[in-house]
Amino acid sequence: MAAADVTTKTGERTLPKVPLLTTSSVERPLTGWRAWVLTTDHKKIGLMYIVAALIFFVLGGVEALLIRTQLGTPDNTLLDPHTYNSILTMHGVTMVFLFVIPIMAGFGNYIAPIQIGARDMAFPKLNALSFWFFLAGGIVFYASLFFGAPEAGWTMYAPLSDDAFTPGFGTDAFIFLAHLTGISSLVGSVNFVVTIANMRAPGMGWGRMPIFVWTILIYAVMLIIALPVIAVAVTLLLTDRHFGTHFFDSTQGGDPMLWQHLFWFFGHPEVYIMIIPGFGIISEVLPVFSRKPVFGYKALAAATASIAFLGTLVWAHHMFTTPSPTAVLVFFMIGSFLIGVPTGIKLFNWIFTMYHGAIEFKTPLLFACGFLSMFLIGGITGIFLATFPVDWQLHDSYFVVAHFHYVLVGGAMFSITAGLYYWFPKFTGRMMGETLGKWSFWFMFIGFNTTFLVQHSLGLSGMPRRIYEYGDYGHWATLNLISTIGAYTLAIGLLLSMINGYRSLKNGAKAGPDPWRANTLEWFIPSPPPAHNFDIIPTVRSVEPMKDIRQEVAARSQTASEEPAQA
Ligand code: HEM
Ligand SMILES: [Cu+2]
Repeated sequence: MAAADVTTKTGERTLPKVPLLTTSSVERPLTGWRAWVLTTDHKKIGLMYIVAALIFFVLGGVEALLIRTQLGTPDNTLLDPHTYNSILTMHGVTMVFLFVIPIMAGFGNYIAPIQIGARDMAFPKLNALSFWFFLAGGIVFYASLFFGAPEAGWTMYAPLSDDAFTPGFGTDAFIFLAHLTGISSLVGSVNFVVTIANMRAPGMGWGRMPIFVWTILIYAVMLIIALPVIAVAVTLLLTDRHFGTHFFDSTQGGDPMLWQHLFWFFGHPEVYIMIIPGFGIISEVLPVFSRKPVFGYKALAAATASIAFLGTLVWAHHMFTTPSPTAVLVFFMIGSFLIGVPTGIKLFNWIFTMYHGAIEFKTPLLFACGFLSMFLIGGITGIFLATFPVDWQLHDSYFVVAHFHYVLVGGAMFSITAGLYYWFPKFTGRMMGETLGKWSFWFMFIGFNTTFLVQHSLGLSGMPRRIYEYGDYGHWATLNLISTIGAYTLAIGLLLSMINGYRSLKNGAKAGPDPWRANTLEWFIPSPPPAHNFDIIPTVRSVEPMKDIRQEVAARSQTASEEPAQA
């Protein structure tokens, strides 16, 4: 008899009262590669997202090192212009579509259902499908390396991305990547929204959901809003390239500005989609290693939601140098400034979470502090660029490259590393090495700042982005060499963390269910968790259910020890 229906004593067929306990949640024990390829378990799917995204990160990182090696000295001939343009485009697209967005889906997949007390995502099979669409997108995109990689930059501006200027498979590979990863994220986002709205443990109202879960919910909603727009844009680009339409061709009545509006209506929310789950990871790590509850829980959740809302209204700050009316420029400038308010609230909430805390400088906290300081710098230079008269000077210069790497590497990547060190014990049952972790942090922190801090002054002195070589102008050679040395130092730091992960998988100290004495439900179950997650789903009474459970257990054992031993 299928698990789904039960026949009552009166012979009536009804659905069982235990919701969500579907066959896919408690998997038939598959073994070997089948246990992964055929899985619908959110934990396995989460790990597959994380591992695949890290592999793409290594590819994007190698591309970054090639870029920096080419730019390390003036008049370098290591890469010819076409190869440079391709590597640059592959780097940007890989890091955004195949590293940051999918790895956040990986964290969300593994952690969010457990943090809300669920046994799986609402649609396990759809969840598996999302992963395979993402992977297919990545494979199609990298297949372009064999058929002519794209060269138009990650923004694919028309008419450069038109067939007339960049013929061949490259740009089409980007179009298919956008569609396949788009479907993956869209289906995945619907899954997150339904799971978070319907599958929370008893007692976990919206006001008791972990901040990380809030950020995954907002990440999903923003994807649902932004993705259809890029899907339309790349479809119009596909028909312009192959079916004789002229949507973006100004010589035939089309308008290249249409591409920019469509791309950035997606592209700007995209940058918040990349960073907001990172906010969630930081909001989990800081309270645990400060031994204090997060400061201003409600303000933190509300600030994240308002950043997401405002983030959909500022896209044209990427187009300040296009022929737009001043009123439009002013509107988008003020909108961009406004985002600084909720972002500031978050920064202060994080700082006050640590203030007077019993700080334990474990590796996850070090990376969280790295995030805080670097994201602050990225945010401030963002305000500079949001001021359109200033942007008129700095648009498309290395100041812009420095700015978004402070947000995407200093921000997103440091928060991702904090999350990997924080949840590695839950994923594997083992602890990551602290000494190697700290060495990795300092190589990454110093390497990162050496790479990108100097790029601000390169931009201020007029160095444009996307140039494959430059003459020996003034201090450009020195600063570029410093930047390249920084990039290799950063790479060493990343390598140390990968070695740490590999070694800890085998020889790390046993973690146990709650190695950090943390606050949320993922630390209530074993490390790694069983297929069905919870034997019993606890009733939640606050934003720190794990702390409540620990206190209750302590109180019970206290009373038990005080009760006179029964004869
Ligand atoms: C890990 C170390 C990294 C290094 C050393 C690095 C270096 C660079 C450099 C030098 C450029 C500019 C090249 C030019 O304009 O000619 C660039 C472009 C870019 N990077 Fe990175 N990057 C790194 C990581 C990342 C990450 C983690 C992300 C995103 C999440 C990212 C996203 C981008 C994007 C979107 C571009 C623009 C590509 C374009 O102009 O089409 N990078 N990177
Ligand atoms: Cu923007």
